Amino acid sequence: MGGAAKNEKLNKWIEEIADMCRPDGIYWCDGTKEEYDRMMAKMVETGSATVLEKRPNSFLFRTDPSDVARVEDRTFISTSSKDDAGPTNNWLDPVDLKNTMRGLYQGCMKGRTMYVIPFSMGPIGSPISKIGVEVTDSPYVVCNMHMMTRVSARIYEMLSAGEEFIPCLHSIGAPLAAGQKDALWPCAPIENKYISHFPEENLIWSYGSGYGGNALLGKKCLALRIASAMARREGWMAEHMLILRLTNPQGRQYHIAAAFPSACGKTNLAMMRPTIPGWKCECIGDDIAWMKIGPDGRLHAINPENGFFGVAPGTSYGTNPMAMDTVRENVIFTNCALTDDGDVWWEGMTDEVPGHLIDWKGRDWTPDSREEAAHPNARFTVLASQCPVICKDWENPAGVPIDIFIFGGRRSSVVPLVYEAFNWEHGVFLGATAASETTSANIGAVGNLRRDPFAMKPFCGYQMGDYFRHWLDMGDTLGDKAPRIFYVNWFRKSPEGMFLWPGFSDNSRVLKWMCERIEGKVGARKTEIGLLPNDGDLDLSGLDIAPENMNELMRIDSGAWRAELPDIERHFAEFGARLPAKLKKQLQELKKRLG
Ligand code: OXD
Ligand code: MN
Repeated sequence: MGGAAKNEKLNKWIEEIADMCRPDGIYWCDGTKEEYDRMMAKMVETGSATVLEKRPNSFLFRTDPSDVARVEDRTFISTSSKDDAGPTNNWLDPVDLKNTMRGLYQGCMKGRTMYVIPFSMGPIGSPISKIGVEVTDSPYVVCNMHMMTRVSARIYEMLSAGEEFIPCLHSIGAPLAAGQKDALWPCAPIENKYISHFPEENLIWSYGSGYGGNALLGKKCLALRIASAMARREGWMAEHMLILRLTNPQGRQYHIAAAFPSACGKTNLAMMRPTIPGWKCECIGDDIAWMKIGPDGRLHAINPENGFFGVAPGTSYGTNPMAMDTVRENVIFTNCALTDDGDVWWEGMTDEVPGHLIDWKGRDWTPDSREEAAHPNARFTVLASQCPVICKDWENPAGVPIDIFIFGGRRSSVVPLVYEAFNWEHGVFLGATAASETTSANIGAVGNLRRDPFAMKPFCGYQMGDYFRHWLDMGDTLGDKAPRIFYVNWFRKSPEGMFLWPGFSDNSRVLKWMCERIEGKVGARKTEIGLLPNDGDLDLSGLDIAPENMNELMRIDSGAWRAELPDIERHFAEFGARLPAKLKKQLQELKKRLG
């Protein structure tokens, strides 16, 4: 078979997949606007996309109610040895898993077109970037990939020149018999969904879901699970982190990369507008950072994505005005509600709730309806270049030098607003023990404490104990060029259940303290858990916050911290012999400090 690229491995792979999946035809994508418009027009014609009259060039999709989020239970890291996937991943033997999936893939594209999508994660040609080729039978996936990655015919040229690529096979798992009418959102039942990764051969096989990270394989599958395993082998880092640039009134730039679990406000922080006068914040990425040590010995980060796949509910001109301005036009909305005048709406978007909507399931909705109008995991897909505060260097192939790492989570008690790690090793301990209360974005009960090391629990493509070791090794290589490490908690509550910290734009006050720590302009007090701001060092000018709230935000309750120790011990015990001794030592030292 002659493909669009003269690349033997690619053409052989495509031929094998076509033989197995039996599509009606093969289409080689080129990433042009014309291609996007044509495919979107087809989806409007079939009824799976709704044109939004009020938003230029924007469309609404409603998924099947069973296909609304990443399916962590059906996500597999398939390594030859179970131990190499580790306790945080689901594991199946690669031979068995491939056999099962081959059975499912057999004839799964009948009645459909197979699209071949050549894409780059990271600016095309950057030394940090990687090329992928996704094969899919979903035109929705093609249009989303156009925004979330760089899809281009130039990649065929690179492949023809012998460039390596990561093969990503995707099918919605819904073949059509002759004459069968298609569903508006075809997908397979949950027990047949598989999101599988074979990190030993840099291969991704996804089956049965058309949604988000299950189907847009450049994102969580390639840029985190496969890339994290590659990064360990090759000595770099692939992290679940936003990237931002903060500029102080004197023009000094700081680059910050921050890891928070899903639904802890990464997109909001990445697009923040500082309340403190003279400080400027620009967005480089909102979800993933790839970092390599540059010629200067520092860690340089790129955002491998080309767009934002953001959670819509809760996004408003109050919480994230820059995101609201980003989604004014050229957007794909998924599972949002539809207004009577042809716009989207979601919970938290406006103070005033519309009197009538069509909900995400396509039913009439009024404020009296018992269910939410938009699904809590409803999303917008949009180009990063549309963000009004996108940094001019966001596509710099060399990346930006990282000064600060932040870890954090959602904790209504115990954890103070901010503290700094004593050193790199202690910082790795903070990342390794990071925890967050679960929200509706996670499967399971809301409000449970879940350890989510480095916010990578669902995304690390190998043994988490080895991942901790990789972080420690990177610190050894970086030496005094390593970024400083901080831990934050925007979500501490009063005994009455009220948030103590205003968050959003006022988080800039916390970031300013971090920058001033780097400059050596402010001190810190040593506590059992880390270094906290001295009284008066956090810039609270113009902020109306009660002193007792500040005290509570900064309070360390040694008893409450001691009560956390058994859970940290249990968490660490999971990694057995793979847990680095340095982290055991950190735990012992914390115990000693707490007395
Ligand atoms: C995401 C997630 O979609 O982390 O970014 O769940
Ligand atoms: Mn994420």
